[in-house]
Amino acid sequence: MKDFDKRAAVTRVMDFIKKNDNFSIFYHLDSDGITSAVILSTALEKMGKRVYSFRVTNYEDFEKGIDLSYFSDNIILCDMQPSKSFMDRFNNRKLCVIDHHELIDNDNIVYINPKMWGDMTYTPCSLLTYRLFEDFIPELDWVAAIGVAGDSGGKENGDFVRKVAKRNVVQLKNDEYLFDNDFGLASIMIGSMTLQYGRIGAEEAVGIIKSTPSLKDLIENQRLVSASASAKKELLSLREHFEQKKELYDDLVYFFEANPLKKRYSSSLITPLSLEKEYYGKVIVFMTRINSKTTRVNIRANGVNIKLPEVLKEIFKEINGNGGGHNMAAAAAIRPTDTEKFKRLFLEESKKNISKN
Ligand SMILES: [Mn+2]
Repeated sequence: MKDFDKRAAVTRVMDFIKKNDNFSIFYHLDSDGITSAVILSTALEKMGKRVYSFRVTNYEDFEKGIDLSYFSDNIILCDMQPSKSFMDRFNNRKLCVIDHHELIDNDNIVYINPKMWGDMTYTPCSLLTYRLFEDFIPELDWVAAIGVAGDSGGKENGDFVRKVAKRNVVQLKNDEYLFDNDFGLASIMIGSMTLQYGRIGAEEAVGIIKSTPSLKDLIENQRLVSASASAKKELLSLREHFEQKKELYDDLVYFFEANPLKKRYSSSLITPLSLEKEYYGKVIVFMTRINSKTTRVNIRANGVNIKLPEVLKEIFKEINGNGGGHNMAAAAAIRPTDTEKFKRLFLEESKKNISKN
């Protein structure tokens, strides 16, 4: 049954590509999304298909409208869990979603997510995309490994990372997440493009990776080198701000209100922080006010036995908002007026969820 589900999903995606042309690729703006877009678009070109346009996307786009007149009829969305309202916007287009977040209802779209066939292995989208199109682009294994590192997927996909490291002569170290190596470095450098230049930077990163023949050339790319030097400086000063302002509750959750002007940096700061010794085993919650209607929440829980999507689900029975993600990394959007209520509910529900697991 499971093999059947997998084959059926793969066939649906491949049929979608064979039957159509001129694809618009929507991709998440992190390094997993960016590398997924590189792998997907290169595979499409190898298959003799045309890519009409690229559109870097984040979850805030779900709330705003997107002007679809810039895009072709056939849209492929990578590395994002689309909400119902997001999918409704694409009603008169053909939509294919390649994703690894929580499963969604997918009756009206072409959809592939390993969870459909019960595969709960944490599989970053870049790796899922690579496996789908491996026959067409076997040489892009190193691009997939960058996305895996960027999504903290090295630990669960160690065999893949080790194989790719061997083939590309990349030295691995002994860290659990297989992040402390050139794959991890490249993912940080790619992320720096988005940090420094926003959406345009993410788009530029897609172009840079597509025109770069190897991992070694990528990490020597001058544009990436200078973007990551600037981002590093910025992150160091934000980190200092975090150390001064963080608030620890019940020896479990660190809350931090981040500077709205530096909102782009939130997820790049929180991910490495949560892996540090001091914060491993604790939950970190960043709250960043985006505008008068929205406060964005970034959450990391490394080394904590908690299911963040379940916690958020319970919270949103009490207050307005939405969110989701993975057990150890999640994000949400709430109203700025609900900040204190969210903190209280988050503490309560986290403790309940931990004792349940
Ligand atoms: Mn991802």
